[in-house]
Amino acid sequence: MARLNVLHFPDDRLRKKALAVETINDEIRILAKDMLETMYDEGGIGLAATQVNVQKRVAVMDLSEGKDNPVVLVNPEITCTEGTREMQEGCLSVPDYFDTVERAEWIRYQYLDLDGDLIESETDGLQAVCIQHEIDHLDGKLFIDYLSPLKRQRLRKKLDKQEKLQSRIL
Ligand code: GNR
Ligand code: NI
Repeated sequence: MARLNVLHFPDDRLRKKALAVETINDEIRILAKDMLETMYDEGGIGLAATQVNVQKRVAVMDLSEGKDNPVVLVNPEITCTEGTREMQEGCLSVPDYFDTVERAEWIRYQYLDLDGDLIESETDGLQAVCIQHEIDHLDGKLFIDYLSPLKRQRLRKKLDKQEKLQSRIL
């Protein structure tokens, strides 16, 4: 098991588009295990391979209270949506920033599990938001891309300030 390094915005590698997994082999199983360990370690409810600099369509999540329900999604896709809703989001790749984003309220989705079986399901609430957030990562998209120009500008200023502070410390 290994804890992986999570890339932070504005790293260009977060913008790469992940490629579909052709075969589910040990490499993918080890990646999924390491991603779960990293997600639990960082206190997230989801993690996409793009965030750990792997360009493969793999995401993990666990929305259970006891953090005992790991789910691995290979080649996840949203096949149908209904409604919209706003929810507060955060991202392990954009530390210490939270903001509301409009997403589909209800989704039907499918993915391959680690046995290669096609799973089809539907969900809403935080799980629906999380799946949309993770698939966005696999397409090189971040939740802050949906913010208004003013909010993005504010976020940039905050990050610039942090960077300057950091370079004074180092
Ligand atoms: O831990 C996370 N919490 C979260 C909260 C609201 C909407 C989406 C998320 S996903 C995020 C972990 C993460 O960055 N996944 O890519
Ligand atoms: Ni994220």
